[in-house]
Amino acid sequence: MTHLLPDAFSRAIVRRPGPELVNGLTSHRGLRVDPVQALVQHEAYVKALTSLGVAVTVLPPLPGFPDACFVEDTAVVVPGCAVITRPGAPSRRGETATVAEVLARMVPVVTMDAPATLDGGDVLVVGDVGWIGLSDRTNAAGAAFLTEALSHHGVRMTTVPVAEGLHLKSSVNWVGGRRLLAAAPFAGHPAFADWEVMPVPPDEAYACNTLRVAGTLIAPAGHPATRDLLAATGDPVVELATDEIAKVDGGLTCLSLRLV
Ligand code: CIR
Repeated sequence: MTHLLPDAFSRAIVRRPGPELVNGLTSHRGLRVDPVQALVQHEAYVKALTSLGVAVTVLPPLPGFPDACFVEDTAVVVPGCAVITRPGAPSRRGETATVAEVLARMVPVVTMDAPATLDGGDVLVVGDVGWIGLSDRTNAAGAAFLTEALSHHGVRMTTVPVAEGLHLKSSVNWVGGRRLLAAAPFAGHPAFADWEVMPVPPDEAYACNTLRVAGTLIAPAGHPATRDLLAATGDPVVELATDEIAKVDGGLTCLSLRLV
């Protein structure tokens, strides 16, 4: 599998946010999402993926599941396998069935069982290595299940504690080559010692959630220092507005499941 570039995605699955997004789980209690604006931002996201050559399957909102547009948390996909997760938040567990159905048409799937919990947002895979964040959403049993499942597909996983932020990928993402974009507290972690870590300024920590697709870096708008840092790599940078999605702790990676 290592001959495939980790960002050479041919397909992606997304789910449109619905009016229930206002009831999404959030750490920003005082902010109210505008679901119409969230949908506008989601449409721009789909357009960006499409313009980069990705065939996007768009699922409709899932009634009763306000956070269902954050499809990334429902599965971990590597070449040849998708692991359907058991999301850490009980209110999100019913999101997986419809995603599993769609994924099963594309790739063999295996399903995580209790007591394991894991959100896909805690998993970063770059080719044949990856990291699993142990967080409020992802437990040791979830990490062990995923590590074992991915070992059969040539991917070696390491765990990293997530002491701040919702998920590992709220703070660490791959941005090409040996480069990882990371929030300061993660930058010095020994798990990333073999990598060139680009530390993001603390006041732009949200921009750690940058997504690389087909050589282009899709970054959240409104984080100029991070944009300049990314532009200095020489790769094209596309900025997308995510402020509505951010009100419910969402970011760019969480809005899609991507398949090479
Ligand atoms: C949640 O708390 O589960 C949602 N409101 C946000 C999930 C964001 N997911 C992600 O970054 N992978």
